Amino acid sequence: MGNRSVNHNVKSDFTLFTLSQWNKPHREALLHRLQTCFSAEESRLHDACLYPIETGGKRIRPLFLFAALEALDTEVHDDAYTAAAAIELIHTYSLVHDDLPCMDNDDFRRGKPTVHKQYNEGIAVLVGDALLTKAFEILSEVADQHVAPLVKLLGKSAGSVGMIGGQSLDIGFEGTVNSLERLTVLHRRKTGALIAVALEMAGVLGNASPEQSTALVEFGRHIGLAFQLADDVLDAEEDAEKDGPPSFVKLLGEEETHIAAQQAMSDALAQLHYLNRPHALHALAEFTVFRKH
Ligand code: GRG
Repeated sequence: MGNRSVNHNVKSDFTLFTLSQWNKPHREALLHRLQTCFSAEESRLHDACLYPIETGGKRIRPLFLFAALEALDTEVHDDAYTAAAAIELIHTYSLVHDDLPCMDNDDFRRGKPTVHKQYNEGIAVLVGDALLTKAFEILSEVADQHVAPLVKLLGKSAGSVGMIGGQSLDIGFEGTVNSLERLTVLHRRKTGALIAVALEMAGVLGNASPEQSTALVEFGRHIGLAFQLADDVLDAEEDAEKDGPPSFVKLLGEEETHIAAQQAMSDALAQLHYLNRPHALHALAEFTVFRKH
């Protein structure tokens, strides 16, 4: 990869912020919230539901929600952990179903056997279904005035005009995806929507002003795309076969895709101007583009 990079405006006080220290207590509290989703009754199904939750992952969507609340100068309270857990449950279900033989047919995820390999295909379908329905069950527990807007936002971003719509494009159900324009639509839906909604849900929970709401929505849109561009660079080798899925690297090449990821990150960072305490958001945006996994 070449040295060409986009000149984004990194303010000096952002360099003092340490993402790994900031995210540890949030990750622990989130895991606890996720575990309580399946602890009311002991069953083999609940053990199977906890399996993909406890194998970890970056938790990037919840972390964006917490960071956005902090940017609004709002405490990360119980409802924030519930909303973040709902998003992570949807993300986890999408991975469980995506790994199935009828989709990507993957045997391993995060270094461990996928759910259908650890249990069986039927159980993997049920685990995905249980995680998806649990997401909306717990979201109904947040403060009354926030339930309806949050349910609507999460449903839309996870559904047929969001993540599922993107997956439908990805498996070719809407025809071939062979242009940059269509590939961008695909990824804004498949991956971008669930990242963007974390920012938008934080705006609701943090009672953002109209200007702050718009800034969070725009930040989410740009960083959602940046995430996928960076992902395509990380997966470039794996996705190299001609008959494999469409990717930004196939259309633009590796270097241009990395530059596009940095440009999308810069566009996201430009929105931070409207927020009071954006240090964690800034650090997460950089992690999104420069991560190694
Ligand atoms: C419902 C079958 C079905 C699919 C929905 C999101 C999705 C569409 C499928 C997931 C497959 C996939 C690998 C998409 C590419 C980008 C992506 C979402 C990567 C995984 O997200 P990370 O990197 O995962 O946040 P971790 O492991 O960190 O949680």
